[in-house]
Amino acid sequence: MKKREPVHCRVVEKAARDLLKERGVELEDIAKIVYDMQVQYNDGLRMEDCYDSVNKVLEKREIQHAILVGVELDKLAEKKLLSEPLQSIVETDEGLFGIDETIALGSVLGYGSIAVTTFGYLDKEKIGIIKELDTKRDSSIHTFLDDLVCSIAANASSRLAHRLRDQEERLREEERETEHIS
Ligand SMILES: [Ca+2]
Repeated sequence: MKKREPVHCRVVEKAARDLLKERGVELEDIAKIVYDMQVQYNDGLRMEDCYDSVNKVLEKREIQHAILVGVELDKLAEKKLLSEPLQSIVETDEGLFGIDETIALGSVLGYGSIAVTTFGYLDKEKIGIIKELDTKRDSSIHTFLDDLVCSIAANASSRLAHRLRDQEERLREEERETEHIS
């Protein structure tokens, strides 16, 4: 058998982005959550910084793969194509299931402790689009998607927090240098 070429990363990234859109999640929705989480630490924060950060997170393979797996399971559950008892568990978003969180949390770990705590907070408080996904009353199933959105928002928040710290430290260093010169 001929060895198959690995799937190009651009194909995976596009598929992940398309899936979010298809399932009703716009990047602006996630950026809004990031803004709400970070503005208290950074009054100069702009919506476009949050949007850019979300975009950067979606370039990461871990999150793309998590989206592909999670949303696929949501979609299969909607079509009633999973085997029992998994079908019922995913369909009812059973509280003790936890694999939806585990998959999403897996892609948070690379972003450090701020991402992990933010994920925990968002998973509990469910703000913005996360709440909308969680409370949808039609036949759509978003058991995995709500956690994936938590993960993207948490990672984007952590990126911003670290970048802010880097900027502050750079400024402080520059100040120290100018003091030294004058
Ligand atoms: Ca869930």
